[in-house]
Amino acid sequence: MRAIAVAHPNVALIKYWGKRARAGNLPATGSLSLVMGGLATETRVQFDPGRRGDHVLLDGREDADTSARVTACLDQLRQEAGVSYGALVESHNDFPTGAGLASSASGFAALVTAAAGALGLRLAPQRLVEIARLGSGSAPRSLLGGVVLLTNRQDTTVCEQVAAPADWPLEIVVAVTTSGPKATSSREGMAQSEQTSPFYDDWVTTHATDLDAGLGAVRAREFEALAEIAEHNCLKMHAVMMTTRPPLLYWTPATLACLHRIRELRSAGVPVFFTIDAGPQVKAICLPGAAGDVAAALGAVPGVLRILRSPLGEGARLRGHAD
Ligand code: 2P0
Repeated sequence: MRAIAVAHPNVALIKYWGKRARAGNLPATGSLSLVMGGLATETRVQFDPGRRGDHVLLDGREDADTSARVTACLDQLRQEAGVSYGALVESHNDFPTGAGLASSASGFAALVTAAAGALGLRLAPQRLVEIARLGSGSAPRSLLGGVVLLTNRQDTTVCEQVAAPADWPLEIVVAVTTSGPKATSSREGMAQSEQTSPFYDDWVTTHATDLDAGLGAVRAREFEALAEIAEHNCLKMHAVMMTTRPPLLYWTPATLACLHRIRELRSAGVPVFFTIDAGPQVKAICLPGAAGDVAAALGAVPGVLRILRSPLGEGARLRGHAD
């Protein structure tokens, strides 16, 4: 009754910020993302008939909020399997956790994949999407690989792969500007934005247009068009964050310096654009061949601590049973 799964974090080009319902953790909008195959979470789940409750270790440490969300996902899977055993969950990231690098997305995609494997469940992919979403609204996007579209349906969300990694081999260069976890979780931050940002309603009502434009650009492999809409959508989300009360100001001086550097590079003909999530790291999306120059340029920006490079990656999968 144990299994190990691997999943990669994802970076949204057209983003998710806000919920239409807390019950079921339903996002207010769809989103479009790239799976970052160069960064990974590995999660081991072991159910034990003698264990009461779940014990969750994230990089060796316990965290009450994460544990509660893990149990919410595992409860669904236990119900599917008709068992009530507690589980030992051990999850490791090979990249900074809780710092705007989508560790919860890869973590919950790996969790539900490992737990379903440990319980011998053969669930429909849509059921796994719904269970992963309870842990993190962005986690369903890490169940699939390449470029992934998440859209709202009446009372649920669905995910589909728009392009496999080989279809459009984009590369992601991450400029890490801080290494500590962020002060406000995405979940708390979204709730505050919904209630206090004067721009939140406009963010939601203009989102479908951005999503259509982003999707059209990916399908047509139009990098310039994707760059324009992705940067716009990112800055619009950060405008909502910054106008939240109290403000969600995730950027450092190095974050802003990286944005300017990326805009200079694109003006000079380098195919690259930026996006930033709920943290200070900058993700530079590059056409094949441009990532080396972009990594060198961002590595030279004062305040950049580390550069990570990633190709597109595959969806969550079992690594094989632990014994
Ligand atoms: C995204 N983010 O689309 C956006 C951009 C952060 C900024 O999805 O409350 O950690 O657990 O559903 O999944 C972060 O959201 O939040 C996120 P919950 P989650 O990638």
